[in-house]
Amino acid sequence: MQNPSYEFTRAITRRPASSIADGLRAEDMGNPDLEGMLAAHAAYVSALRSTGAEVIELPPLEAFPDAQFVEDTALCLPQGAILMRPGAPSRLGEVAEMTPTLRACYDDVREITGPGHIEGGDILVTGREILVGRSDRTDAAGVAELAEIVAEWGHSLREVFTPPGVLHFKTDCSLMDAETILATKRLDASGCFEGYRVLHVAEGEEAAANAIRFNNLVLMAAGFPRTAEMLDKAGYEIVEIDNTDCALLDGGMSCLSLRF
Ligand code: CIR
Repeated sequence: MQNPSYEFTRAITRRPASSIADGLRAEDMGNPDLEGMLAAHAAYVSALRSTGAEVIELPPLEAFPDAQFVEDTALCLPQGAILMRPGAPSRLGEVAEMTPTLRACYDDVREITGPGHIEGGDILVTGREILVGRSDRTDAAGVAELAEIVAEWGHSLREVFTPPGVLHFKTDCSLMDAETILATKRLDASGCFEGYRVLHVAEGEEAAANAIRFNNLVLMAAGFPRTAEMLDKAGYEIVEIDNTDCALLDGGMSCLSLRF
């Protein structure tokens, strides 16, 4: 049987726009290069497609320089999709741009109407529950509104906390299989993964924690050899994607797609 936490038939991505230099970042380490980002994006899409999944590639949105990070706009579950309400004001309008595509894919599309905020990057769906990390982008009211919707669909939701200074909950963790989580030691130390098998990224390779399990593959950012070796030894099939340009905007593997 299909495991909905990591087995998917479809994904949605959006090509980066030439306005990416205006994208949000916590610390300015220079502007990303559009050509480099497009090349990495193409490699990412082709890795998703290589698993047999259909990838819906949406066109760039010049007015929204962070719009390639589609994950933040919605939560896709087997029962339906939920439109998020980003905590970053410049990203609120991305949700309306994603809505028609989700309505075409799902019969049941709900939305977080507010006043709270919540971004998809703070949500980790495991084999048994939905973990949502409160962060600078996701507040208690946003989590509560989501909890009501997913309860109707039979999911249990647990509120946890994103470490201070970390953009999203999933900046520091990813699902490897229904019961296994890849995480930084700093996030695991909070105790939020009790009962799961937790694999730690190597010391100094914290940015490797934002990976995705997509069907038979684990897509991870290139340049983290000790974490890649650990995952390989643990039996995962790794594909490394150049994340140099997305990393300048605090983005990584999970942010670049909606998977369902
Ligand atoms: C932002 O700050 O919103 C974007 N520059 C990066 C969003 C990354 N999204 C994610 O981790 N889900």
